[in-house]
Amino acid sequence: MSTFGRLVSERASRVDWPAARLEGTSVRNSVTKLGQLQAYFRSRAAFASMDPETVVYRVQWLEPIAAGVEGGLFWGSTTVEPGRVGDEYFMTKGHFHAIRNRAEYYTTVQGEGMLILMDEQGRTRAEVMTPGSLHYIPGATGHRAVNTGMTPLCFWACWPSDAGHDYDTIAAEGFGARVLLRNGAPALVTVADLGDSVER
Ligand code: PAN
Ligand code: ZN
Repeated sequence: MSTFGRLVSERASRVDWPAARLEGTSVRNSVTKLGQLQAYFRSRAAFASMDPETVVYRVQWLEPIAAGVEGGLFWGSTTVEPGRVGDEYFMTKGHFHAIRNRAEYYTTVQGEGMLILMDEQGRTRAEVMTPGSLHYIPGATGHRAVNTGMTPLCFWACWPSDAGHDYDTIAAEGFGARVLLRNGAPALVTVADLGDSVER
């Protein structure tokens, strides 16, 4: 083999860009089903009437260095299926990063959605996710992706290898707003307007 042949290699991992799919032997995969999301959706009655085996979202990602080690970057994609629990659209659990000041990028490749963002005081806002939308998620900001469309919502993400995921805060307290079907369209509705109390 020539020197060139030894030094230049095909990368072991590839992206299928428009499908937001990762290919390669070191790709990690997770599937989140409805049954794992009981704490997250507002309507317990609607939730109870649905099949807990329903797939809500899939994540693929690469960890080129160990999780928790400072200095690296992780790269992955998420596909949130279309659907609702009652009037609430399918969504990710959402989390803060365990190391609070760690930021992240999301960019949408397919579908329609909303990215819910919340600071540590509970101030909540949303950005529209549409093909090509680029979302900078600052540190100390909880983030959740919601599929408001009729087709899968697919987006890429890049985050620091030591960020970690704090799911407990969101599982316990939720976000300050939910994305609900209102008058035939998705709307960001605050928990105050819903009459739900959030303790912080
Ligand atoms: C993303 C998320 C992914 C799934 O890769 O982990 O969209 O959402 P949950 O982790 O909230 O279930 C990310 O934000 N990484 O940090
Ligand atoms: Zn994150």
